[in-house]
Amino acid sequence: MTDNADILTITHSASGASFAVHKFGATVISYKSKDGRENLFLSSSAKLDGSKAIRGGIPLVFPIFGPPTDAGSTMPQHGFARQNMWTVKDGSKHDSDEHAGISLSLNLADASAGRGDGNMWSVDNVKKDGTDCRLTLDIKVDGTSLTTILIVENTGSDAFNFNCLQHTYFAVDGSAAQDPTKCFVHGLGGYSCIDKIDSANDGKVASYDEDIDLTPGEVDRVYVHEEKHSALGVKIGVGEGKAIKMESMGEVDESPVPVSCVVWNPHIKKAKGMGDFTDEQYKDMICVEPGLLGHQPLLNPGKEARFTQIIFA
Ligand code: TA6
Repeated sequence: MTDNADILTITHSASGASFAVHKFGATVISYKSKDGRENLFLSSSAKLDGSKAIRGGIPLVFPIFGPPTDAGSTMPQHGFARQNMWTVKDGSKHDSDEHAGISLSLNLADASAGRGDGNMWSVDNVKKDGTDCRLTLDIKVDGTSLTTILIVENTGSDAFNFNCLQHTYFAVDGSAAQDPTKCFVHGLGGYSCIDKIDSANDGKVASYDEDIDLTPGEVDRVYVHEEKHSALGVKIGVGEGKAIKMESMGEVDESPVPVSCVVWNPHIKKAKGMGDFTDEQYKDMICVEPGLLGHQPLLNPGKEARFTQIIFA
């Protein structure tokens, strides 16, 4: 069980901007820009007691995105990172004129939940005994942005592959998520789309002329990078006359890797089926989720991957 002591609020005194992070999953559950707006959506029914992944904010997805693909794996959907208590890195909490922030970390050895069957995960279906890793989330806020950097260190003796994603829930003002003039994603033109709901759209390349919106109802799409799109940069409409920019970049062993982008809204039916989400809240949010979901290189022993999301609000 967790309690309010597990929710840390960090304020950038120079600007008044702030964030709150729950040690459970190192889940950022609030980002208030200097104008006082809450930019992240947190379900009013979200579990904050450690009983399940937090429904809202920025849940961290690692080492798998989606359900496990290894036959017989018992790892939960989206992996174990968001299902365990992280630890604050000593001395990391700071508040300077430039920015305020804190860092949290999770060693695989301390991940008690969601590790899957026995080992951390297999690599190409081969169980690896020498697999080990440390996750660190560096979070900082200033007068214009919130930055979250997920660092994956291979602390074991075996290389491993992984997916990771920041499952960001953006708050939409005025329950306007389904209004295409107020809620949209601009900047995914040229990305190819894996559409989990509409087979007619599956495999199509997104137009440069049309923004993505939530008028189709339930939207669950992965926009896959093209080689030329190594970093992600999108503008997200989040209500009447309000738009947020989000940028994301990744590197594995210091080499840039392409960033994909998931767009998700559960709409009516799926909303009713989620116990930690009220029936109407699909109108108040849009998930726009940067992820390293491609076949990036294996992470070799002693090397690290860095995956950054910057929200400008
Ligand atoms: O956001 C993409 C997605 O994979 C959707 O398919 C939906 O399952 C969503 O994540 C939420 O997943 P969760 O495990 O947090 O309920």
